[in-house]
Amino acid sequence: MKLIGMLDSPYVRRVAISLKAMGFSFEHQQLSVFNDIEKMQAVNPLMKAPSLITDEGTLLIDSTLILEYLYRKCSADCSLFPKDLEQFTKSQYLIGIALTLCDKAVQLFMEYNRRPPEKFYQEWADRIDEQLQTGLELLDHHVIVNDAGYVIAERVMQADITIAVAIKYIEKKLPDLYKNHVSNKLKTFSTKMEALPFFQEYMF
Ligand SMILES: N[C@@H](CCC(=O)N[C@@H](CS)C(=O)NCC(=O)O)C(=O)O
Repeated sequence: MKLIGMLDSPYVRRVAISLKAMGFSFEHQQLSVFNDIEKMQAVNPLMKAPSLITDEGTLLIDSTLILEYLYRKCSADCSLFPKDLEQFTKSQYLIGIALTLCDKAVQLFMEYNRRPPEKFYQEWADRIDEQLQTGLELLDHHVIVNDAGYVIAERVMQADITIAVAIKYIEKKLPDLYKNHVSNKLKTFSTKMEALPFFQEYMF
């Protein structure tokens, strides 16, 4: 398998870290969707990251769809989702908040850094900012870390990974939001996750 995309993308990171946590061996090619256009188009004409090329040569797009494929491919024990329905629902809830934070943080970063200043869309930026603050409040309220240091089980699961990559993206790309609206609880959780070998190997 081959994973294509830069590690400054929270979506690429969640796939890379998950592949590692699930014990898959894979090749990783760091191509930028903005700076390596031709090479990226050759891999994926839609120029999206993450892109995963399966061993059979099929192109898979979208981190969530790629992860679904990986769960089907791996043995039951390596799943990063809980079997119990109540725990699974909790996990999906947390992942939903974390993915929304990723989407909104990427949008806000783009608004500030890619859009020409004269076309800056203040109402849109304000709306995103509010969504980010609400998402961070929700996450702070619902993240309850267990004795093992995780939110769902006694080992790292998909919810831990997606929450941690979202917080790291905010820390790196939206430092003011990180400083003012990411709680100490979430900062501590992020630091602990980022110290794990899976995360260290695929650092932002
Ligand atoms: N929902 C997608 C989002 C992926 C995404 O938007 N990736 C960005 C890089 S962080 C990208 O491909 N941007 C280029 C574009 O949208 O044209 C996922 O989970 O993979």
